[in-house]
Amino acid sequence: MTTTATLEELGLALVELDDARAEDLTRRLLALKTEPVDILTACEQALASIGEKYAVGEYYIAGLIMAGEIMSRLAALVTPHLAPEAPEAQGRGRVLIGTIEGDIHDLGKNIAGALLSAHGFEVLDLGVDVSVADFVRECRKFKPDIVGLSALLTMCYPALQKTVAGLKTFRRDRDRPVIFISGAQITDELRKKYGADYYARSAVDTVQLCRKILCR
Ligand code: B12
Repeated sequence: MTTTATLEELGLALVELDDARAEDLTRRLLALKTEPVDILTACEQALASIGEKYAVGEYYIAGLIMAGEIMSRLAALVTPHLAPEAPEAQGRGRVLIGTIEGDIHDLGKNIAGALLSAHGFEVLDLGVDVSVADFVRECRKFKPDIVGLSALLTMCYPALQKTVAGLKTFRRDRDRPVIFISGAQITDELRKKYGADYYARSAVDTVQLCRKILCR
């Protein structure tokens, strides 16, 4: 077995929905000490290409489902390699995450959650299709410093707007939780329009943002 493997090869295998090859390349890249975050970023880019192929009718829904399943397995291989930080970095703050109502995309959210945990944040993940009421109820119990909302479907943006508004009402008398929104098609313009505090472009951005907010 050859020991070489590149991120480009992995991206290609994923776009071709070749699960065995994508898993093999991922294992090899990890053995070659490739940064886990770089592997996840290559996968994210490949999934964006798959999304484009779906949008132009080159792939059907089955392709999206397969891509999701492969990505989920690759993320399970890679996330244990996200280096946990030194014990003194633990307890950086609490982050509540979830995918908004009507949306079941969770791969990006799960990766962001794993990365935040590895960097010393206490993460509570509410899962997918989370209603405004559930977000607010769990905020009361968990008392997060930050809430991260994931939204991939544009048709669910009204739910995103409602969730941001609901959380802002909940925090009326405090500056916590800080609210940020994320997802492949989210922009800073949308953040401003909906009144969220921050927009996280990627999981790596998310960690940096949370550090900036909580570790001043
Ligand atoms: C895989 C996939 C699926 C899988 C999802 C599996 C899963 N477990 O998540 C399945 C098959 C379920 C699916 C279903 C559908 N999908 Co889909 N899907 C995708 C695809 C190809 C990849 C998404 C993904 O996981 N990317 C990889 C991750 C790692 O990237 P990411 O989500 O952007 O996350 C990163 C950042 O955004 C950020 N982040 C994201 N979330 C969060 C959350 C927090 C808290 C934080 C901190 C950070 C963070 O960090 C991540 C890592 O850097 C996208 C294409 C795309 N461009 O994204 C389409 C896409 C999102 N889907 C789309 C569509 C249309 C659908 C369906 C409606 C199809 C249908 N006809 O049924 C359904 C909707 C189901 C529903 N109700 O939600 C469209 C949406 C178009 C639009 N304008 O809204 C897209 C854009 C494809 C396209 N180009 O048409 N899909």
